[in-house]
Amino acid sequence: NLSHLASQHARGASAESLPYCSERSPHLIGPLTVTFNKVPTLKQIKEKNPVVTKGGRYRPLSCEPRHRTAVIIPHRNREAHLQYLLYYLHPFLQRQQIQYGIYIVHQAGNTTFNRAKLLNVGVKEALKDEDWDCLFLHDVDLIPENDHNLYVCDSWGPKHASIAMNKFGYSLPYPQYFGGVSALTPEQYMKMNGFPNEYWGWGGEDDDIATRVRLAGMKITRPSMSVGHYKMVKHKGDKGNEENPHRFDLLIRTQRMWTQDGMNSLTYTLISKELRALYTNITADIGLDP
Ligand code: UD2
Ligand code: MN
Repeated sequence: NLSHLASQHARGASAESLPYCSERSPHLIGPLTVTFNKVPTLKQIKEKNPVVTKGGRYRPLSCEPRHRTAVIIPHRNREAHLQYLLYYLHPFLQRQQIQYGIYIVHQAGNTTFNRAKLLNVGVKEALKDEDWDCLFLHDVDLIPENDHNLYVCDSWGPKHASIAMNKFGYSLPYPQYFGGVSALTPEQYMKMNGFPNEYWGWGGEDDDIATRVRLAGMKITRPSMSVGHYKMVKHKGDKGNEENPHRFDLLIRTQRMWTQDGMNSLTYTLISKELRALYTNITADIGLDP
């Protein structure tokens, strides 16, 4: 119940005197029931999350958070999925007693989609706003099903969080799999030069990212299988995100390309950055599939 938090806010808890939040939040529930019935409206979600501030920001009111996480979500034309995600994710993150912000990175236009490049844009823009210590790179259609899956980073390596999804019978499809939801500190993200910018359309970029982790001398960490549960909203392939026919050619070149293609070569035009009630909306022109 978050209403008691709102009243604390009204009383004006002072930031300086707050004790650190406990190592383990007392609000965690464990396994959650996620269903995709009637799509909740933004207004309904806002009403259920009175303490979330403009731009989709939150910090615990009764204690000083130990973690600052930006959740970055590539997006185009998936409004229903976005509403399901916001509906479940805001309370989920608040129960974890972390400071967080939700960023939606919207690709302008309707030419070929580029998930990995949008994530680079999101990281760049999010780090302009706040000294985030953790970046969660998050598909819009994946809902976490256990709040012991903490949205915080592991200092010893990039974390792959979505390891058990309904889509794959709640098991890892293959050992190197890195798609869906991952978490890196800004240092880890920069160490691997971010994500590739050259994967247009569906597929391949997640395997490239997993290879970058290894080439940059890091190791993927994972939560336990029961905690890393996610439910994906059922969907078909999107128009504008058809299978990338070049993905296998690109994947052969990762070792040569990763230091040249990534955060250090990222170019885009920021069209707008709006602080909406439940998230920060970034719209970017990221160019065209050459
Ligand atoms: C898998 C991976 C995903 C990515 C993708 C290949 C899982 C759970 N996820 O997802 O991380 O590696 O394969 O590219 O295995 N999106 C939009 N609008 C579009 C198209 C895509 O918003 O028109 C975003 C959205 O956040 C979506 C994500 O891109 O969740 C990945 O696209 P997808 O859901 O169509 O691909 P999927 O489920 O095969
Ligand atoms: Mn999907």
